Amino acid sequence: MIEEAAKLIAHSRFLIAFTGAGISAESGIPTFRGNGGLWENYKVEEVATPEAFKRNPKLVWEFYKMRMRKMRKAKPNKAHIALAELENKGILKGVITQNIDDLHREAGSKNVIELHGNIYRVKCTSCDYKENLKESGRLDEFLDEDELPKCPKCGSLLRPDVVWFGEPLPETALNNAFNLARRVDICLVIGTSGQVFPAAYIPYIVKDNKGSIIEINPHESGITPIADIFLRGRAGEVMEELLR
Ligand code: BJW
Ligand code: ZN
Repeated sequence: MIEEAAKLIAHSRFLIAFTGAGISAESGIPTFRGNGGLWENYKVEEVATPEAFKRNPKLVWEFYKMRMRKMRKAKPNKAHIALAELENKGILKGVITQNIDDLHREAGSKNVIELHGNIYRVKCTSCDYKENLKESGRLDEFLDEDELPKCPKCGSLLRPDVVWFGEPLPETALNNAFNLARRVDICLVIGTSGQVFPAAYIPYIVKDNKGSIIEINPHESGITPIADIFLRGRAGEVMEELLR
């Protein structure tokens, strides 16, 4: 199986990767669903919906600041690095990720499409203000502040620039991702349960356009029934073996 997958990758014409929380599990970032998943300790509707933020912005900000602290300490693992190397060699054309942890970019990937936003970005709930706290150098200060964060332009409440349930995905990112998926001959699907839409349409678009799916996951997912090759295992370990 793994030899067949390695051959497909080596001979691919337009390879991309579609990633989810599982690719960052070996970096110490918990996934959402399943054993030890984030949703075991938090109710989605209490922390990841616009209604939750309206009801209790303090709780939602505590949840996101807790995750910012965890994510900033995390380092890209072998799987992130392998994808960056494949892109560097010109084999991989891009990464479409549902993750907000920035680890693909930290690993050196250049063409990264983030479908669900980025943990280090905040945006105003009233005006067009946006800030990337990593780039502005204000992350420490931001994390130390106990008051709710306010917009420096208009004074309204700031929120994380991530996509909550019931919210539309960023239009450009979604269009770019769908367009990329249409051109793909091989798509590596790594560490996603394939349960959250519209992101989970990506592998279906690949299949509809005669592309093939190589899935890497320790467990079967919503995508497994349409995968051409299923490589059971952890992302870092399987990617290492695959590129050996
Ligand atoms: C490993 C591993 C290792 C473990 N190595 N692997 C169509 C059908 C049904 C429902 C809908 C539909 N279309 C829309 C909906 C509703 C909803 C939805 O999808 N609901 C489903 C749950 C049923 N979708 C939405 O609401 C979306 N918005 C929308 O549709 O808007 C429409 C609209 C249009 C116009 C106006 C208004 C509205 C938005 C979805 C937003 C998702 N947001 C979150 C939070 C982001 C911010 C944050 O991080 O806090 O995104 S939820 C969460 O799930 C997060 C993830 O990106 C996303 C996907 O999860 P992922 O990555 O797959 O993680 P897990 O935990 O599920 O799986 C991990 C996998 O890794 C597992 O398989 C493990 O086995 C594996 N693994 N260790 C490799 N070492
Ligand atoms: Zn503002």
